[in-house]
Amino acid sequence: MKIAILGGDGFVGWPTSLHLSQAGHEIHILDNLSRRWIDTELGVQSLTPIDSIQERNRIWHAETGRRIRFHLLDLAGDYERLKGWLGEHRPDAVIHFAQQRAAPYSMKSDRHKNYTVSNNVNATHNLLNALVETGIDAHLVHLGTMGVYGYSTIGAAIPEGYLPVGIETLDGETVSQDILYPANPGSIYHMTKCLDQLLFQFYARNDQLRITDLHQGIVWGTHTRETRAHPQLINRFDYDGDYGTVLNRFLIQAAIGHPLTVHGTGGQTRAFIHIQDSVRCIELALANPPAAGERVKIFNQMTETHRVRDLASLVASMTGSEIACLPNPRKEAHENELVVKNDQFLGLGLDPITLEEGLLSEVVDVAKKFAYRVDRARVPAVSAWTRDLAQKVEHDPEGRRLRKVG
Ligand code: USQ
Repeated sequence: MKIAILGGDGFVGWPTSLHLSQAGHEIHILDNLSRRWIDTELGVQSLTPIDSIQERNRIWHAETGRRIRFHLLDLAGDYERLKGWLGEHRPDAVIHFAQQRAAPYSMKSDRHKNYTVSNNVNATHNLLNALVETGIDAHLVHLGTMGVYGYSTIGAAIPEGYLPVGIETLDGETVSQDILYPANPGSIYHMTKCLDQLLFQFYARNDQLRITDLHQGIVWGTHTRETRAHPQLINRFDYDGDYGTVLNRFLIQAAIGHPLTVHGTGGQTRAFIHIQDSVRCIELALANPPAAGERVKIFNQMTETHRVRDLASLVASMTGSEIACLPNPRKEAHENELVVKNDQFLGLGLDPITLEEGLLSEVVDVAKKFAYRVDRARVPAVSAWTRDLAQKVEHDPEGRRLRKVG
């Protein structure tokens, strides 16, 4: 297949590009390199030293003989070029990763809120609009989030996208309908992914676009088979308070002797998936597109759930790290249960990689190898969800918070 990978320079986009290239597909990365610019804005860098996208592609070609093409394009800002590119190259599939993906970054300030909404919503809408205009029948696979469901505890498993409901008619009969599971975003970033769902629903119905939306959990790990093939193919690894996700943060914190930064009681339960499985799921979704006219296909792309404090205890027991329970800068439930259905990917043959010490210590080894690149001042999470929370989050020079919430 000819596949356009929008956002193919990012944390999930890059290993996906390599994996699908290795599988024999013709890969085109379209990216505006915004993730690299945001590093510059924040004054941080990936823990792992990553090369330019052109250099990464050169090494991939030298190692495998396969070519990945790069096209510098701003999906959200340059609709005409996007439409022109799609019309000229006519890909069989488009994978859409090209969105600002960090919840804390999206909550930093009014400017960051505006940027996240306009970038993410315009990116998705421009793409859908251009697919209709060019008339190409490409399967669109979008990386969404488990966060569209919220994390509330209602004693039922979260279904894969749709909730069967009974609606009472005026005659007192009950009619059944499948509706999108009620959206319950916990940040501006998550809210944009909820808006995406409505855009997809409309375009699948109105224009018969073939769309798959992947509701992904928190990714952990850094390597995949292909990124291991050469030191310059290495994936990025974020550890800072805005872009670092919880388990990867705990692993780097352990490696540099920083207390593990648990927000609140650590009673938050979240869904997780290893980066290798994430890449595999995207391949499975590509191979199983919906038909034209079918509703949006939604998969829950996660393999296990864990409570934040249990993850901290696991990492502490492996590494001897201290745990610091800090005031939570986010507005979120202190404790929640989370049961999630993921039968579809399991049915398609996904054999999940689960959290085990071997893999965790592998990440600690990556972290130790590059620990000299860590700026400890960037470890604390300082983006607060509200002004009140911001006032309660203060730090000493080592990044430990001094005052308790409430
Ligand atoms: N947390 C800590 N300590 C930390 C960092 C986070 O306790 O040092 C807590 C947070 O308060 C939260 C949980 O860990 O309760 C998860 O935070 P996270 O930063 O790992 O994940 P999140 O903000 O939800 O976002 C990440 C990705 C996003 C993806 C989402 C999947 O950045 O792109 O969509 O995970 S999900 O969480 O399932 O919605």
